[in-house]
Amino acid sequence: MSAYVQELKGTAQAMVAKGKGILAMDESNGTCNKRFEKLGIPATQEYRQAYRQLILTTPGLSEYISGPILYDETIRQNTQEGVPFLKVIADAGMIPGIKVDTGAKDLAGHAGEKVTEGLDGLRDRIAEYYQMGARFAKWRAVITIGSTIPSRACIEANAHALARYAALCQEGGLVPIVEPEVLIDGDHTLEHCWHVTDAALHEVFNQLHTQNVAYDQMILKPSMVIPGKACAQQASVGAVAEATISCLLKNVPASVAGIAFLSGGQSMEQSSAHLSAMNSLFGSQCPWPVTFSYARAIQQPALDHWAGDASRVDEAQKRLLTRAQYNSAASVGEYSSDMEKAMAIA
Ligand code: 5MM
Repeated sequence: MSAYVQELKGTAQAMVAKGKGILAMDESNGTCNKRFEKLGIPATQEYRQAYRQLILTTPGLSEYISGPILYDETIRQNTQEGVPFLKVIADAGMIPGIKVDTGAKDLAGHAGEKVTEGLDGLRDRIAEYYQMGARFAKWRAVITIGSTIPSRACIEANAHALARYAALCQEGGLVPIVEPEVLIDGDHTLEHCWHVTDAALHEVFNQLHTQNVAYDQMILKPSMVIPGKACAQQASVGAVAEATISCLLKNVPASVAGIAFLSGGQSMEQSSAHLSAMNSLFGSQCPWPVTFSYARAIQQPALDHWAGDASRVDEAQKRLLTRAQYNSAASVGEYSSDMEKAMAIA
């Protein structure tokens, strides 16, 4: 049993406290640079620092966000005034988290499939991050749907790595966010996504059990059960909510501390509407809090508006806060698309 049991339980509960979600801002430099390049923002350390400062100093952010997930570069950075980002986060009453995987790489012998790496040296990296002040971590596995994939090899290898990572985190005092992402890319149906998500979650919890991971000291970050982006038959908000919750209820033990969804390339409005429907229609059946851990679905309007221009920071922060607020409402089943109209008018 981890020496940190009580602390881990408390952290996990605080991460999914009522009305709060987790802000994913753990884009690796490669991903962050790609998003910057689309907007003509220089892909430099200086601009990445400025953007992360914009996010973390947003007034009122902690009302809706329990904690941000940082990247290794970001956790070591300061504001332009010299205040460590970790102090900014702590002073705002938020909990700092850190991405500890080193990325999804090609799975040998399985064309088109990935396995996430990062277990080598992980115990030492966790110790360093804990000592710096981080209290939770994140590891993302990627599962692609195609006509003949995912393979058992992909599902098992990724689930095994997630479980090894989660056990190491709990040993070292970090709450693991376990993120098996079934990608939205492709023309698969809602039903096909349900079956793949079912298989993936089943194997993840099999491996977590084998590795002695304590469910009440972890957060699951799943993708929603949704048709592929290129599927001719898209699904209603209610159908996505029902399929997703039924798959979670089948596979996720009641003692898991919380569910915090990724947005996965859905539109901002879809991400909020689906989360809200899950809570308003099925919240009473769920044994765990169901909230968000979005990146793009919270950050995008702020990034688009800022576009690297220091004079636009205040307005960009307002846009970030608005999305955080809408998703907070969704986490208690109270988001409505009318909120979007109000924002458009303002
Ligand atoms: C699936 O991506 C995670 C959630 O983001 P979205 O809500 O935008 O889907 C996100 O935390 C992701 O893991 C990070 O952005 C890091 O990505 P890379 O690929 O740079 O490690």
